[in-house]
Amino acid sequence: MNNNHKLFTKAQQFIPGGVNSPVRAFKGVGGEPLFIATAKGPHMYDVNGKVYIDYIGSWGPMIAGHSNETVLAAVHKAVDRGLSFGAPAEAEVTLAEQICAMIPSIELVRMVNSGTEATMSAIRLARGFSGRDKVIKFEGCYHGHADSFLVKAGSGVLTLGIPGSPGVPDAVADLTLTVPFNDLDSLSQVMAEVGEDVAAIIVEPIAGNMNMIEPVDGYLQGMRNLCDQHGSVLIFDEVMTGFRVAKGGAQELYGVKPDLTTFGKVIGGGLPVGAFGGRKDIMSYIAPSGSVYQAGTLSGNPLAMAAGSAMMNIISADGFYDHLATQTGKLVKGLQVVADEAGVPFSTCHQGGMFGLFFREEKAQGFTDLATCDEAHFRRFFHAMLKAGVYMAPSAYEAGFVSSKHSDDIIEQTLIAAKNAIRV
Ligand code: KE4
Repeated sequence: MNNNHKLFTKAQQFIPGGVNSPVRAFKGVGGEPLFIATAKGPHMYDVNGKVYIDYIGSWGPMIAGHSNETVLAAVHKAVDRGLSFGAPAEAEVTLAEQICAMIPSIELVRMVNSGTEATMSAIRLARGFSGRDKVIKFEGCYHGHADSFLVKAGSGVLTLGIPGSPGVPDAVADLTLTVPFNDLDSLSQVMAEVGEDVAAIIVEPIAGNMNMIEPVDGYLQGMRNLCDQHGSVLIFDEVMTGFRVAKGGAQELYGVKPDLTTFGKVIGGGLPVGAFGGRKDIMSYIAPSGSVYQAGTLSGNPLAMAAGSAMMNIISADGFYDHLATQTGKLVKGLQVVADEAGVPFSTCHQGGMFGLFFREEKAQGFTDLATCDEAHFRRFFHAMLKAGVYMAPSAYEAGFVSSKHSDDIIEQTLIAAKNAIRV
């Protein structure tokens, strides 16, 4: 019997939906999720022993390939010294120093255990620092599952939030305003109305949770100017883009300096790590130096810090991002040629080791553009690629990720699979 089906059946007896995070359940593409047994470099191997070229990379962390020898060695070394102390250790200082050295806007940084914890804490900090309650986010941007972010755009120009999930109280949703991404006029209008009550604007500087959509020219700078004008904190959620699209993240790419930045994924090297950091005058409000409370039993865990620090050394090597961007470029340009030859409406987006694929002619600029993507074709493409041994993101609303171990041969194998898969 198929080991995968047996496992998924058993998993559903003990875990809601059989998975520990919804996107893994293949609801966006249909079929049963794959249970992975092991992974190495650009490959993952499922419990039936089938090998896949992996373009999810654990949703971002595996930028140097799975089971990277340097990261594993660092973790093995840390294991022998103890798993967790609940007291400060040198490894936390090492990773904090590396992050501050690589991201000029980060003067102080606090470690947490996930991207959600990072964004949730950053919002509380901005509210504590500013004494204001409202927060602005953008349609199609995801910042983890804290209540303040599970909000969708309401009706009317002020787009007052309405709960995006059961369990989010109206009173919380009312404090989150949602405006269209890449539309500076609508943001300016909302800030003109309520800017003096806005604690923070939080944005994915490159949106990676509505596929991949880049900011239009001047958009992020316009957001920076509005925050300066109204005294609101600008938070770049770089959980996905941080150390992924460039060594200095999206803020380096676009030359816009946020007040706070949130991180996750790459900085843990595959272990549970998130972080938030930025201006010293704001971060100093965080307990115990200030009165904004934030805490975590396993924050700064020594194994996670060892993995993260090893990863920071790997990505700091000369040429790492040039190579990564080159390989991603080969992939997306090759896929565009394959789609054009097949006469399939298709467009792509990419920066560094991150890419988006759209089954539509023009590049998407905002959430509403996704409605004109041929999602049914994407689903057929996804399953045909999976059958051919290529594991793409199981959702039309997710970005894809390339690692430094995706060689020319791996890209070529992917394009050969795509030639058939795109015609299904
Ligand atoms: P986590 O709590 O999942 O570590 O991070 C939340 C988060 C915050 N901000 C951004 C920009 C993010 O992309 C994420 C998480 N990303 C998703 C992938 N779209 C994680 C995958 C999942 O939910 O299983």
